[in-house]
Amino acid sequence: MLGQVRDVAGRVNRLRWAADTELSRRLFGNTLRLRTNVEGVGTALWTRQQFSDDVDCEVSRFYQENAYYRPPLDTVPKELVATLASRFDEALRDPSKVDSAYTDEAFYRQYKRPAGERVLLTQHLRDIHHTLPEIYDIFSPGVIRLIRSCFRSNFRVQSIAAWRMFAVPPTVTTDPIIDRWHFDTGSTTRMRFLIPLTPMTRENGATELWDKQYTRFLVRKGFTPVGWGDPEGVNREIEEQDFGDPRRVRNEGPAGQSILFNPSACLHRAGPREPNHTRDMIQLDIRFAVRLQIPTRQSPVKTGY
Ligand SMILES: O=C(O)CCC(=O)C(=O)O
Repeated sequence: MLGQVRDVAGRVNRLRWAADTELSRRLFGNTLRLRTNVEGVGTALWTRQQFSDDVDCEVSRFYQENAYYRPPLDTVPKELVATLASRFDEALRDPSKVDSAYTDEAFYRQYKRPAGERVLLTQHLRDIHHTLPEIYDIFSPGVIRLIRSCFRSNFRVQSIAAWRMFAVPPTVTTDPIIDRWHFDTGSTTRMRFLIPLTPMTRENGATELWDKQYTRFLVRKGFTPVGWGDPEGVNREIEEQDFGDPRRVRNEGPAGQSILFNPSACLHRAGPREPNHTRDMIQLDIRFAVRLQIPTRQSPVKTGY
């Protein structure tokens, strides 16, 4: 009896979930929860209403239309990028400062691999505030204006992350989730500001995304990002179709060529790395806010995603 009730409850939940996703697909062009989308629109409207500062209209228009923007190379000065890159490299050599994918079993068991094989896939800095305090120097007046122009609102920084990604060896037969086309879920009031510390090429897996309009098109055609444990290849057919103008962006360029994007509006992924290629990345998680809140060495933010 109890089993039957559970069965029915499970089916009802799945139906509700499917209806919810279907509405998000049609109305918002993503597969996040409907409630998350509605809350996001409300927050954006509210914070924009409180904001009256001057913005760069070109940047603003581009970001509103496409949900991404590639600023000029020197937006984060190259001396700062070089300092961050060498400090990051130094920190990765100290095991106490790093989480490695193979030491995090919960994360690592998602990968299908021969029993007992230990492969290094990613390394993440543990406490960026202490290992990479120069990170706060990123927030120059130019960068603050850039982010405000994209949002047309004030912002706060929710968290900071830094990672190195390695090539996935052929013995690992599941793509890491970050290598698959995906949305970042949980909130639509978020921007990713990615600053590569190594040159970005096709070989070392430059970040790839589809702009907002093309993402909507794909999602309305049925594209569904896969999650942990989902079967692979469910979207292969749709991924491989030629839709004419793919509007696919690959953020190739020298170290420091940053990109800002809305990860709930643009399907995105880390490009696959070829054997022996690695790449280092800094990620700022930025959110709409009524009041501008810039982290500093005295008022840090957490390391996280
Ligand atoms: O490292 C990258 O290039 C992509 C990062 C990513 O997929 C994410 O922020 O969700």
